[in-house]
Amino acid sequence: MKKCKGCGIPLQTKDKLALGYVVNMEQDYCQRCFRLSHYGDTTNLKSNYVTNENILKMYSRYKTSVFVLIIDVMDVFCLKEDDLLPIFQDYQTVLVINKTDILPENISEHRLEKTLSRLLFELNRKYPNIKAAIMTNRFEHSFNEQFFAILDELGCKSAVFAGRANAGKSTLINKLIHSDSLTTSIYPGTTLEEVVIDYRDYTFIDTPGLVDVNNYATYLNTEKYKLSKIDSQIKPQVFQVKDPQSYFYDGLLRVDIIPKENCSITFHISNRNKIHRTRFENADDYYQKHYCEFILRVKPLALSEFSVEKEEGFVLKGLGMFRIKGSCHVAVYSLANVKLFQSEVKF
Ligand SMILES: Nc1nc2c(ncn2[C@@H]2O[C@H](COP(=O)(O)OP(=O)(O)O)[C@@H](O)[C@H]2O)c(=O)[nH]1
Ligand SMILES: [Mg+2]
Repeated sequence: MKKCKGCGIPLQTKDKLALGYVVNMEQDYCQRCFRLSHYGDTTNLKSNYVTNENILKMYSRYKTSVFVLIIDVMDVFCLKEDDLLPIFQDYQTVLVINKTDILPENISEHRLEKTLSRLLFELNRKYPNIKAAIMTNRFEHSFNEQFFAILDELGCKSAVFAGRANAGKSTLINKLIHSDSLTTSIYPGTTLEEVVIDYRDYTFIDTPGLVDVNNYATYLNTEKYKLSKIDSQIKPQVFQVKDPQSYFYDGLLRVDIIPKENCSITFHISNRNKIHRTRFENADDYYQKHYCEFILRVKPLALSEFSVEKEEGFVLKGLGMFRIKGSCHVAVYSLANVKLFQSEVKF
């Protein structure tokens, strides 16, 4: 059965509206991939086409391959608490930390490398299946070389590119094979089935991404998703907090800070969104007043309350991070389904 070279879906000529449609079987790409790549047409994007259960079954068919686990750099900061690594514990795994180019300027290459090495050293004790870890982007010049050296060291010619939806799996394979044969897009759910690619004497298998229930992106509509997605270098938004203040990220996040001393809060979010600050006593009014503009939010917000003594960082996957410095009481209202992770990494 002939499959689409971009997304892996079996090709068919019968039903124009169904996935995999091609005008004739000579074509290599389905209409959906063609329209997505050439016109950015997202009408046929289905993030629920494949379930995590099916993806895990797909993985298990490649037990003897190396698993290249691609992780969005934001997800790395809460990797210890996340439920991603246990999925791969029976496979030889190479971690690829992707999208490091979005991190703010003040995080130097050296600092990032040092911080991640420490984290990975700790992880390795629990997951000896992790054989190596490499970063993309900042080391773009040597990534391909490093990658093939690792595969050769592991003595494996077959690699499965796995991980969460939208982590950059297909983009990375395209870079490795110097091609744009795989379809990529800013939305999750682009790759529909496994795509097997022969390159030199290697076999690469692209896979659909695992859906992350703890990621804002899973719950946002297209418009909100586009606004909140971080795709360029983050410009941190810093606020000094001398008296009780509330911070709003649209209708998706509210952070109240009741300081016990002078504090600060720094948001690392998409540059397209500006945090709105208001005095704590006006926050409920502000929320009521703007509720209609926030109506695109899809699930209720849930409250977490805690104290910060010196400094703490938090990750809301798909939205970004925030860090609070100074002694204070904090109330965070965030999407009920999405876990508020404490960040392992100090930035
Ligand atoms: N900033 C940044 N964006 C990336 C990087 N790699 C991939 N992307 C973007 O992430 C999105 C998802 O990429 P894709 O390869 O389709 O992800 P997949 O679902 O894991 O296959 C696309 O918009 C890519 O342009 C990267 O290293 N840095
Ligand atoms: Mg893909």
